[in-house]
Amino acid sequence: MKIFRVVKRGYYISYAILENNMVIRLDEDPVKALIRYSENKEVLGDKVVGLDYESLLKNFKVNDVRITKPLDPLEVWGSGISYEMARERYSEENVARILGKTIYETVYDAVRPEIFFKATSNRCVGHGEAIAVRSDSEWTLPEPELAVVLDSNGKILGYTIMDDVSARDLEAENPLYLPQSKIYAGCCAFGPFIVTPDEVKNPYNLDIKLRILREGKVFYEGSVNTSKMRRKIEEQIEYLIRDNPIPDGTILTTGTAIVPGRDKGLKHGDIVEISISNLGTLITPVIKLERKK
Ligand code: DO4
Ligand code: MG
Repeated sequence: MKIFRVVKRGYYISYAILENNMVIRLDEDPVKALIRYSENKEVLGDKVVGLDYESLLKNFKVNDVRITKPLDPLEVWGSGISYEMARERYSEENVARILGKTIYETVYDAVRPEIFFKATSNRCVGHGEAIAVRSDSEWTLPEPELAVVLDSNGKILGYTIMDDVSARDLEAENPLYLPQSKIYAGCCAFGPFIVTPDEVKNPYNLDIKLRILREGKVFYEGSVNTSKMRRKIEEQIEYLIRDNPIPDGTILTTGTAIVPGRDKGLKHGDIVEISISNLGTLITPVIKLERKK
């Protein structure tokens, strides 16, 4: 099952796409529907005929209906340095060190993973909605990642595409600035769907692709397969929920291995496209925030 959500005249409407492309209008909150489906493969709702969701995905808005993020997570968490590539994070910069190794090399080799608070729903956007570059950042990058939607016990209810947008200059300046690099308005995009585990047979064999488009041309592209993930999702979840209560519908994003570099920072007007096998394509325009006087 895939869940997506639209906004029509200010109201959210949730839909599920079942086998054979049958679309159901959900009678309940998408997180409750995911829990119900995980328990007995059922959803509550009525069959819908003629909803052209493919056209909504392509055009973002059709008449007075627009697609939006598939649920409203109370909490979004991130895990980092989970791919070997991320071990080199800022290797060209003057990075903080512990006993001779950079903090990124240290955490890559450590038993404990990096887990950080990323966002609340009001800081997240969905397919077709704008991610943001902070007003005080000159180097912000998308981080295309596989994310999991969890229940309060850490069970995986679904998978989605997430962009852990990060002000990399702030983080590079001082690791204590990580929360400011990671958490701000428009710092996170996810969707267009939540896809249930029965449709994602092997989360460790998914292609993640990133494209940044500038003035209609491909400005950057990169890809990785999740088979390269060194810090497994189960381990990330175990540390996330250790002594830390999470609400149903929490999202955990599992780290990036695609790093566009210093000269590829996002600019106002860019378009970021992230595709993951089985999960679809998440497309978001970029805006630069203006400092409020
Ligand atoms: O410590 C920095 C954040 C790491 C991260 O977001 C990632 O590896 O994806
Ligand atoms: Mg990340």
